[in-house]
Amino acid sequence: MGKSVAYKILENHLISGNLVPGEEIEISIDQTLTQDATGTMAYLQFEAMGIDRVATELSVSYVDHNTVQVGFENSDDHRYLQTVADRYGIVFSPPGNGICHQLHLERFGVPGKTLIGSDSHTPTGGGLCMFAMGAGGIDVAVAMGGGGFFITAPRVVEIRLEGKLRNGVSPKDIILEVLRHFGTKGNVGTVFEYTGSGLAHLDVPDRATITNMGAECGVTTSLFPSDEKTKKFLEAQGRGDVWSEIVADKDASYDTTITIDLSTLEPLASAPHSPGNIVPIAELEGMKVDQVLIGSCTNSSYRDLSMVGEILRGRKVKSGVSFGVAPGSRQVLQMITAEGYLSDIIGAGGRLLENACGFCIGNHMSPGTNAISLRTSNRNFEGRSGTLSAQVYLVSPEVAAIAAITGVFSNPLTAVDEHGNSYLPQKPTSMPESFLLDDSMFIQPSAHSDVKILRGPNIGNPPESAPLVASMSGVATIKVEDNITTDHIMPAGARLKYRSNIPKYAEFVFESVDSEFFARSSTHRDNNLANIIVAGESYGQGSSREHAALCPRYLGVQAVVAKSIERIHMANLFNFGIIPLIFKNPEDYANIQQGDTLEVPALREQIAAGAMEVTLMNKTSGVSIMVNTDFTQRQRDLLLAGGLLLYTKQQG
Ligand code: MIC
Ligand code: SF4
Repeated sequence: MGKSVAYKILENHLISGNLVPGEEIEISIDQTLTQDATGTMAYLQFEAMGIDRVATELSVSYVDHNTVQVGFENSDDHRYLQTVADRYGIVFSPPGNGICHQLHLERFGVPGKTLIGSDSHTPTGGGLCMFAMGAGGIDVAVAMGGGGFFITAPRVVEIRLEGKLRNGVSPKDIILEVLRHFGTKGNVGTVFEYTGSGLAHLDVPDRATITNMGAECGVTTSLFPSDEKTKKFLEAQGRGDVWSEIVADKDASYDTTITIDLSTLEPLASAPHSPGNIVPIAELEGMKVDQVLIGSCTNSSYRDLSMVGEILRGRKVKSGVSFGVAPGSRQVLQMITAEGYLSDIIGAGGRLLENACGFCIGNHMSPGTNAISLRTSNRNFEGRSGTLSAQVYLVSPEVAAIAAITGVFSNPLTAVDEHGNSYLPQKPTSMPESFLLDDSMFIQPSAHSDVKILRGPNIGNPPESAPLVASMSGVATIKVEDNITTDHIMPAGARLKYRSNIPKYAEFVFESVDSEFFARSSTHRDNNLANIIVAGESYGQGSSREHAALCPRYLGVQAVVAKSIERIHMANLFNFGIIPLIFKNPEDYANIQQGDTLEVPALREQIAAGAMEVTLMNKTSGVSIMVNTDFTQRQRDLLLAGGLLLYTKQQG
């Protein structure tokens, strides 16, 4: 039987386990990336492991999230990251260079290689045929030390793209269509593999928009083959030598196949407050918009911004609309400057934003109260923009640019200006034959190891964890609904600068959901009671931030009892010694109320003995609830040890 691209790459990297969907496998990691907001913890944990130098083919540390330097904290983090990279053999990308995923694609990605990154949008690299995954910072630290990475061997879903997009319909609309089909939950343990005649019309940056937002479906990664388009991109980036052809066998087997006819796709949007809430633009037409922001690792490539420049040329942004553009990288910024597109954007009344994550993570540009904001980014979770009452829609660069001019949602396929002309250029812009190459801002690491690592006062060591308790006895400190994201658990935006200071950052756990959580959980912890989180479906979707496990752990959270938990967050829970307990019968969710006293007697003994389920006793209501503990041996060892750091230390 023929092989998919996914299984070809996995086979080449298999360390242990059987390549059978559903089984846990360990694979070797060729490249790693970190970004600053998760990076400081990743490197503090790497340091704690006592390894002398990174063992990967390439590790890169990017600064793109916390670039707003209000106060000393972020600058100190940057300095720490730069010196630690220098010391351990890691390439450093300072603020001003661009967004990690865009830069990695441009300058470092190699088809057929494995990549893990401490950021959930690392699958962007799948556009270049890398098996690229988001992971917790500590998993990245282990991989930098030469350790393997554990995943569930995936089921592979084939997404056949046939035909060609119409002018005005964008690669963003392809992934929004995929989201419409698959939704944001229930795709754990899956890889999306793209095939079909439509690939001939999609360049690597287009493909990267699609693989980037596959993260919103919760898949392990998304993959395009390495073909002539891949070769063309790498050559244009001056890196043709790293290309090799990697395509699926003709008789490759897939779990399921869906086909999307690109020629019939229409412009779409993710409506508030989930990327999976898909609505055709045609249904939103005429609705007033207050803010339009173009950028983020999803849509900030040269193709995207040159398209925006074409649309805005000679036109003006509607008065009263706040319009900003954040290029994805310095390469993109330099090129749109050289070719005049930047002047089109500024001439129309756009604000040039830093080539960084910026608005996407709520770092700035928060919309006004109840404002309607159109963004080309990938997440519109409630409050992520920094404004709880704002309504954020995710759209393509074409839709965004036209809405900036008209001041209302407009359909690129039909909208015309005052002269009756379409807003679109005659032909969609395309990838250039060669990109502008200038790597001068990357800092290569020193060859020697006597580099002094500089730490500021905001940088604290990761807190000590503790081995699994003999019996768990505690309180259902909070009960939350379905689809709780890591943005709900650990807010970013204004709180981002505390990423390196766990005691301080922990004060904001569940801030937007329940502002009393910190006080209640601290009291329980100080009285030796376990804090237990009760949740619905798809708990922990979104970001890879391990702070969503680390900070609760610091507050004495010992277990999450949920209907289901997303992949990266699940791994982070194990890594920090929090036991994930899945309801055997989802209806039992109704049998726990916030404040109930919960107990699992002899928990440690049962986990050590390999129990596949345990009884959670609700002492308040007198109900016994069965929860699954069908963990692998490795996951049990992590829990017993109290998390990955303690486990790694035990292993010597
Ligand atoms: C995000 O898009 O949510 C982030 C910020 O990039 C996160 C990482 C983080 O929380 O630092 C992600 O996607 O993993
Ligand atoms: Fe940055 Fe936004 Fe991409 Fe996350 S999703 S890496 S915050 S641009």
